[in-house]
Amino acid sequence: MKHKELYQQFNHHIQTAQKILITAHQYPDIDAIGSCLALAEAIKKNKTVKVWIPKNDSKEWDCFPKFDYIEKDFPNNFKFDTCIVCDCSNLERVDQYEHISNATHTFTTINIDHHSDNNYFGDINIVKTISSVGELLYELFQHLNIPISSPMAICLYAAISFDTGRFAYSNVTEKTLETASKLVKLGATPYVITQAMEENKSEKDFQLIKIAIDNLVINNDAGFAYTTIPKRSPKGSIKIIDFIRQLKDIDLLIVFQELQSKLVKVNLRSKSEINVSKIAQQFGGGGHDKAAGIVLKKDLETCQAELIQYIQSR
Ligand SMILES: [Mn+2]
Repeated sequence: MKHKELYQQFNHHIQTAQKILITAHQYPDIDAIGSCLALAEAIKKNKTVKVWIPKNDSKEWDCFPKFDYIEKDFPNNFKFDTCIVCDCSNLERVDQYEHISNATHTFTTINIDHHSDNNYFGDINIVKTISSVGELLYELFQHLNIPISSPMAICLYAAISFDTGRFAYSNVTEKTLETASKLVKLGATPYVITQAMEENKSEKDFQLIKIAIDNLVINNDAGFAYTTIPKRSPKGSIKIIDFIRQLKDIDLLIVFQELQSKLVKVNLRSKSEINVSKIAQQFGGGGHDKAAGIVLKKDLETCQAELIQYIQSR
């Protein structure tokens, strides 16, 4: 189905929806959160809208206006007729997705995403290859003549800026920049948002950078590098992967973060034709061609050995 038809299908459904639950992927990033918030603002009139994001007290929220419909715990008594999932290639990537998959009442699932490995889990699937869900929502709102308030513009701008590495990655198009420009006109303030996103590092973040540098392994011949953040490291919020990707001539970057014993989060980035989403899928993860992730329930050493061996054997 063409995107314009999908947008109409979305519109048609939302017109009659009354109780809407909006959520996003686990470890939500700024695109995920910003999209949920902008979408809630866009459709909340004459409806009950709840944004459910477990573990929502991280620094990721600093760049957004405060809204009162955000829930950290699943709203058990909320009999939603519509569930919208943003920035998520499959339902299993939603933290505590069982609340949705095991719900006994009937509802419509709407999947709004930009990951190439999306499995079309929704009843309505608005899936498009585009920089961010933020940019996709802007397109949707424009098409449906949904006005964009200043708080919504801030949410969308932050979402796009985050997923494009502050408008620097290969997913940036002329349209992306045009959208950003329109959002500035609508009330997004680039420096205030960038400052909230970037200039917010704590001493612990810098200790993490030190650990990342100490543990960095560079394989120049194979063109990859990885580092490790062991579980007893300080709890910072810096994205170590964005730091080590600055290495010249290294196309594949990996961060192994040990969350606890036998629970390792792996971040992968590609700066070439290497498709890290395909690598992640081999280990039960997923994502984009150039940015992907895996959560593995194994000990750190096993995760590293298996993944590095797989990468070297490709
Ligand atoms: Mn995204």
